[in-house]
Amino acid sequence: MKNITVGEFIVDTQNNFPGSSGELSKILSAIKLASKIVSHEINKAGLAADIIGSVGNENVQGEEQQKLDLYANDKFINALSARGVICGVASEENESYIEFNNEVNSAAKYVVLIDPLDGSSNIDVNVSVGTIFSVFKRKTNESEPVNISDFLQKGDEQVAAGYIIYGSSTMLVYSTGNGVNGFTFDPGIGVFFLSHPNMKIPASGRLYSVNEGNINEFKDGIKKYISYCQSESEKDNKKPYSSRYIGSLVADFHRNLIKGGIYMYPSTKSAPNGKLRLLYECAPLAFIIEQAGGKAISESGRIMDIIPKELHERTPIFIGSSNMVDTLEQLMNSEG
Ligand code: AHM
Ligand code: MG
Repeated sequence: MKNITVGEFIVDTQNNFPGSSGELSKILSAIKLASKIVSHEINKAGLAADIIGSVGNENVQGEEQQKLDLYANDKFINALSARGVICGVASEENESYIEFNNEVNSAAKYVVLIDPLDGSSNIDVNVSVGTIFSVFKRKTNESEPVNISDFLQKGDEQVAAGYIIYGSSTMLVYSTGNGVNGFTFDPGIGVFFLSHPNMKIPASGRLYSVNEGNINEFKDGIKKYISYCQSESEKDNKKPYSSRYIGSLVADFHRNLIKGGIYMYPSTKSAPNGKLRLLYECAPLAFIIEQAGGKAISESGRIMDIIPKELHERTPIFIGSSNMVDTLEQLMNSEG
């Protein structure tokens, strides 16, 4: 395969959007830069004792903030603001959105929502973590200050979304609504190369990913689907599916995207909206999965149709191979 760098790819595909001003390309390029810095830091996690562990604070969701959560948050926000192409950013790590109100940024037409380091509790044990991002055009006029309505947009309005997985290699996977492409980082020369062009998820898979420790709290339809996954009789080849759950969303999602499978984070009695956040975890991954031919639903319809009410809103999510999501949805609808 010809060695195409992500930089070349961004510029080439920019021409697919007539009248493009190059701002979206600069956003992707800022994300690319920050991801290299964060990847480098994460790779040192076992060596530099002062960069792992918690900072002793909780974020707005009541979760312990890790030092690398804050490091990644700073790097992504700084890289994005420095390009002058977004007017604001909302992050899992910040209670409210941040407005960039200098002359250049305030007139920009995009906002970004980001989970800078998802699954960060896995860093101490050398397990893959990720960054998830979503890009919207602002709703407000460019002459007005950015406001919350610019961030509370439904998934269908996304102009781009993607993730970075810091795994056995670092990869950037993104879509601007024209298919999904994956780029693998070559640390020797500091460049991402196109390694996974036009990614498609198999329509059916053999992997199911869910925290089964919570099963007693799931609704009956979900329990029924999990026993369907485990059953032999209902499958063509008489074999149960394999259970695969890392507990690091980007890693679980990425594996299932490539191999085929379903990732589930249902509601529980104690967390009626599930755990994962709509705007910077579920909606961007839903955008990617649909672009790759898969599906993403909550317990009441498509993730991309949900109109958000709050920045840090949560939703149950079922995401992956289309036939698997369909079977689950049928059982949810018949069993409740
Ligand atoms: P985080 O945003 O605080 O890192 O939490 C999100 C993570 C996901 O990466 C993962 O899929 C999920 O939490 C795992 O939750 P659980 O431990 O309840 O199974
Ligand atoms: Mg997260």
